[in-house]
Amino acid sequence: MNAEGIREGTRESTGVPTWAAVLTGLVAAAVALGTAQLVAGLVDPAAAPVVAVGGAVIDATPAGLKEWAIRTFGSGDKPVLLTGIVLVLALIAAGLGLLARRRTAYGMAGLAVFGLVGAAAALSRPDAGAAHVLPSLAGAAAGVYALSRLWRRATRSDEDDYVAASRAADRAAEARSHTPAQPVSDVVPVSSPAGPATPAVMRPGTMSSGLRQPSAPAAEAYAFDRRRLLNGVTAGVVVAGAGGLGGWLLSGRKNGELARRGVAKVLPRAARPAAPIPAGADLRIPGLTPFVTPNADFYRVDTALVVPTVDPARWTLKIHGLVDRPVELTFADLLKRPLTEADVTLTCVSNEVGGSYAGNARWLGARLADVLRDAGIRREADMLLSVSEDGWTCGTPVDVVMDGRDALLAVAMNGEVLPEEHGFPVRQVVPGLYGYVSATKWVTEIKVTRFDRDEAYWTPRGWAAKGPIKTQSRIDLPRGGDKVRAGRTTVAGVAWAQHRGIDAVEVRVDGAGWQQARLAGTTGPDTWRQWSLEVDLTPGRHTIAVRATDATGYTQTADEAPPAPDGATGYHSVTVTVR
Ligand SMILES: Nc1nc2c(c(=O)[nH]1)N[C@H]1C(S)=C(S)[C@@H](COP(=O)(O)O)O[C@H]1N2
Ligand SMILES: [Mo]
Repeated sequence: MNAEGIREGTRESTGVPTWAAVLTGLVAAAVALGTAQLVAGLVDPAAAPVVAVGGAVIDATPAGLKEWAIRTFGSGDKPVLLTGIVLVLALIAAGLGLLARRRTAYGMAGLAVFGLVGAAAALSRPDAGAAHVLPSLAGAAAGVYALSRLWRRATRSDEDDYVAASRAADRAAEARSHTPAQPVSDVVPVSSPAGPATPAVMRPGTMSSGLRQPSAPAAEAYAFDRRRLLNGVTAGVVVAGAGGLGGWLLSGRKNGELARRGVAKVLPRAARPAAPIPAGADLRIPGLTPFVTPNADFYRVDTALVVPTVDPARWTLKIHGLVDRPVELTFADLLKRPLTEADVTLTCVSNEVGGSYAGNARWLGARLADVLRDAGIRREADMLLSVSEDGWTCGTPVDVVMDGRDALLAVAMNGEVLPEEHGFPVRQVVPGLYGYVSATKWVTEIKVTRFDRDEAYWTPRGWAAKGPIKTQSRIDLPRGGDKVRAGRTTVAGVAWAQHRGIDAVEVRVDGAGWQQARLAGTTGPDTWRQWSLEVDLTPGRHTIAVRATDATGYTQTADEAPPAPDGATGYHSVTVTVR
């Protein structure tokens, strides 16, 4: 009998239990992903296959799946998406393990296909270079290798062992003049020089059932060896974990923190400081949103599955297009300009009425209008197409940026170097516009262009090309569903109408008339304002509604509109039970 023949003939009947087959698939996939992560740490964290596929999923989501797009757009559901991708991958990996039970090559081919999918996704990303295929390809190669090793272990059909054993057996048989079924107890198979040595301790005493008797029934020669498989699984898990950890260390997360500390040392003071925040800007009511949002609590919305890491020493901002003097500014160039400090409340267009995608910070940065004027912006330009490190784009009306408001290339937030999630080292901040048309994080390029020539990321995905912030107000307390004691109750919240400013906030209990709330102070028209009102509540269920009027005299509409395409409208209301 020939070794090859036995191997072919017994592949499907090795007696490897389903759980073990599934485990081989999962561990091989883990090795693939760990290796990919490690290589991605060297190449670019965004080129890691899960991240690349996730990014492609986000970008490819058809406008028809608007619900989904809105959620992705708005909430930064990244952990959910990543978990989903990992679960799908785990299912596929389990399937590949089962496939490998039929024939190892099938499972290996499946892993290779997934490597190609990952590589294609990585290449399709807007910021991709040719090297971005490497993590997926290296991962697939490692996964294929791991799978084949695991199956050799699972079935103890280590080809080298077997070939060595059977050849020795043949030789022994020949020497004994073709005596059939001669035991070859003197033959202890060893690893071939071509493959990694399998330490003898890993198979103590297990040789007796199969390899010593090459002439025994084939199925027995390949009997499932749980212990050897689990040793292989352990090795695979260690490799996968080490790869993942190494990738994380290499990915520059650590370097990013060091870079931020470096920038903190050279951050200039504001040439034009903002007015001090008046004591009355914060009513200090427990449960009420603070006037200044701490950086750690600031909402985050973006399409980046991994936070782009940008080295400020290598960062440049390229300004080109409809300008007389295209420029490429370095970070040092930017810091040499007189910096302006401004309190600006950012708001996301996908914020539902009453939602939490708004935050207020004190930003420090160079005035964008001055930078554009220095570049010689042309009259026919009406759009700034800004591009972030990860390829995301944003279209901002030129007239808004040039009208004198504090549109900034910001480098600091609330007295701290920009946090990485909020755009380190430089982001745009434009008072009065929703984030998707103004607040480019990790900005590296501004193409001065026209709305009739260019389109930004969200426009073909069902969102308006222009997005001025709508006048809105929110009740922070009491909260909907709260149980409230009868009598006097404080109703409080925030209201915003950036760059117009809030002039009045009114509160209504059930169908009764609107009552004027007390407005807290602020530093200018670009921030939200806190408001509060004491109301008397009688026992029962009551619905409290709020509406704001901005400084142009416009009172927000009661008409309810969803966030898409250009921002939600309607009154925020909460229903409470009073006892
Ligand atoms: N590079 C990049 N910048 C971006 C986005 C993005 O997806 N990528 N999202 C924008 C949107 S939709 C909003 S609302 C703001 C949110 O800024 P924050 O995450 O700092 O709160 O960032 C904007 N800047
Ligand atoms: Mo947004």
